[in-house]
Amino acid sequence: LSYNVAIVGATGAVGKQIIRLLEERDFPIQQLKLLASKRSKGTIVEFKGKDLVVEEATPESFEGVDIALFSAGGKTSRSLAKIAVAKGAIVIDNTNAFRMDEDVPLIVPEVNMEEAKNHKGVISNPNCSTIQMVTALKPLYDRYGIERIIVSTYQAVSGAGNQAINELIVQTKQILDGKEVTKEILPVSSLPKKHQIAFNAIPQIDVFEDNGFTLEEMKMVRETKKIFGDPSIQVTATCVRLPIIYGHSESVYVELKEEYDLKEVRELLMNAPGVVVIDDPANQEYPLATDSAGKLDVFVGRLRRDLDHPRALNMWIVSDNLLKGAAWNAVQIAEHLIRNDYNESK
Ligand code: A2P
Ligand code: 11C
Repeated sequence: LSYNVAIVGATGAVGKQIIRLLEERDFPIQQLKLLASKRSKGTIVEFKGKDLVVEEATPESFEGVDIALFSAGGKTSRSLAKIAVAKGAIVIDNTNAFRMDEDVPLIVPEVNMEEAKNHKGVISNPNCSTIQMVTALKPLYDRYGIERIIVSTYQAVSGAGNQAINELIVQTKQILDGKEVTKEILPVSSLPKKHQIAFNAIPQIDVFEDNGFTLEEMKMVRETKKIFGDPSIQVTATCVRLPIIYGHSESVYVELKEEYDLKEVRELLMNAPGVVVIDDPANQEYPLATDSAGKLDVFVGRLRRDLDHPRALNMWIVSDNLLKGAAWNAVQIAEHLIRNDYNESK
């Protein structure tokens, strides 16, 4: 069996990774449609040795499509995803558009894959910083329960797309060349005020909500509760953008519900799917964003007991935000759908 697959946002930072993964993993594709905005119409992209032409995404694009992977921003998903579903496609949506909708499963395969079977046509991929955190916390949640999470993130610019990657490179060069710095995209492309990202740390990812947290921080709060199916988990997040191209890092303080043994925690993490433990302080071994780039796993290290709280653990969690944080999580869901009856509940 092979499938008609569409990638919406095929020219974007995440879309390009989806194309690469479908190729590498030999996903059973009958026809691959690469869709983007009008600007990219006619762009040629190589897939399995053939030249494919990028088309403009329109309602008509989804005729005959079985699986549509959306990574073209929330606005595009809101205008086209339901149309794709009406035409018979299953949509795996990488944007924030439907994540908190009650009838939309929010899936991290290592955590709650079984919930995908309740889909009504749309399955949401969580935010990158949430995905890597819940993947690492899943074995601890199952064994001890989680009372509280305090997380601070150190996020790469690729999370904000191709233009943000370019902005970091241009600004870095401008500063090294002693030129004036141009600021056009970060921290939030849709807001008027801009800040320099090169050689900086910006404590704002996405817009602010009325409670003083940013939308990125609130995504970590809301999505974590939904993915674990446990609104009692307390989460507080501070999300920071750093001049890094690939790989989000996170400092996570987690209060478990039961007392734990650090050796057992290490073993649970070592045996957890999608998780790799790198934790050897004596040899200065711990996860690094640079090492995570291009890899599919979530890397965990700096495991240590809290000095005061008997049920609290500190850890450092790193993953490639474009892969496990976006493209790979989406392709994992698609692979699961085709391994099972992919139309199960539609
Ligand atoms: P395009 O390259 O034509 O602008 P990134 O996250 O790297 O910024 O990429 C965003 C992706 O979303 C790109 O592929 C972009 O296409 C696509 N995109 C942006 N706006 C639209 C739109 N209105 N319709 C379809 N695709 C869009
Ligand atoms: C970032 N986490 O790093 C954001 C990007 O909701 O999927 C992902 C936005 C999202 O900028």
